[in-house]
Amino acid sequence: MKKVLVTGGTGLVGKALQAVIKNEQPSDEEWFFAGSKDADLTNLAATQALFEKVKPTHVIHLAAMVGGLFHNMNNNLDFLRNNLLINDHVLQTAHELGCTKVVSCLSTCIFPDKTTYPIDETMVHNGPPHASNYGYSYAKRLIDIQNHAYHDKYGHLYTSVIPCNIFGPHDNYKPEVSHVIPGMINRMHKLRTEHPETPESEKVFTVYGSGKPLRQFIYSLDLAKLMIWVLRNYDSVEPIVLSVDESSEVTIYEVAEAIAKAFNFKGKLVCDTSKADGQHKKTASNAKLRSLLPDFKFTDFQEAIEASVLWYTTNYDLARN
Ligand code: NAP
Ligand code: GFB
Repeated sequence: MKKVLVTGGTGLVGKALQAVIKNEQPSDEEWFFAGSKDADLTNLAATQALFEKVKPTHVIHLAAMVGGLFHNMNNNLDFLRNNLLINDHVLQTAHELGCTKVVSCLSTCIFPDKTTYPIDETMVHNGPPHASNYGYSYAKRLIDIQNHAYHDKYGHLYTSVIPCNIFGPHDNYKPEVSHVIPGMINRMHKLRTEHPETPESEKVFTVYGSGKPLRQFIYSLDLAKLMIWVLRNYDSVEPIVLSVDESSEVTIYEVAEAIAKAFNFKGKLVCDTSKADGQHKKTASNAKLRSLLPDFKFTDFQEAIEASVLWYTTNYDLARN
């Protein structure tokens, strides 16, 4: 019987894992989804108490200080320190408890800023990350270094996945910390519901930045299925990119159009170039994933956006606004 502890189990990706596992009902696995209320993982004693309580054989390590471009730009030191503490406490406690396997989470935004494209798993440490999120990036890169160190010394199977930008139900919609998709969903919902006396055709939605940056987006439920596959079947210490195809890359403006379509928004979209664009692109190759799982089908982007908008509008009071 596998006992799987999911740290960060109450967030965007954690909730997607909960949904997939609830649907699957695996008979040979017990899953425990922990949030910060179960243990503040920046505190070693709390981390040890959580592991003592759950006694996991396997860990999916999602817990992190996470945020969009603007949150990262203003808090690089906190992103660095909090994530270094969380990661070291989880990996060392998993070692002390003798966990069989730990799957941690990196991100395509941690790759070198000056690079050739497409980026792949071998390029993580080939140069400094984009200045906007160096704190988060170095903390995440160190997970890969720690995984190799535990493998070299103890032979542990500690590995990591590298998702592209993720979105879906149960995202973090707080404007000051959110990623682009939940941030736009929150703002468009507000624009549509406020001032009902103004005809919607006269309303203007602001796209922050030029709208020109390019991103790959993976639907959280697709990522959850892939992470469960990694937990069960991927036995290498080397990271693996979990991203949609390069051809699925979209501009930020196209994201705004997709969200406007999902809301049936009748107003105008205008770009505010006084706001930062962040990285222009971070195009990642999923060739390694495709070679191992050639038949995996990603959810259509517009379909996933519609499902995410519907979840938000029907669960507005539950959502992290
Ligand atoms: P999220 O929605 O912000 O959830 C973060 C999770 O971590 C929550 O369960 C949160 O608990 C927990 N957490 C935060 N600080 C903690 C602490 N000090 N102690 C214990 N738990 C703590 O994040 P997400 O988007 O699901 O991200 C999950 C993983 O994917 C992260 O490792 C992130 O770096 C990675 N990732 C995310 C994206 C993206 O676009 N979202 C892209 C690439 C990689 P509470 O619910 O109690 O706050
Ligand atoms: O998801 P996001 O905040 O982060 O996307 P990154 C930022 C891009 O979307 C910028 C534009 O070009 C923004 O100008 N944008 C437009 C908006 N409207 C909005 C909005 O309402 N909110 C936000 N947030 N952006 C992050 C990294 O980079 O990627 C993190 O900083 C993290 O570390 C994440 O790993 C996955 O994709 O630029």
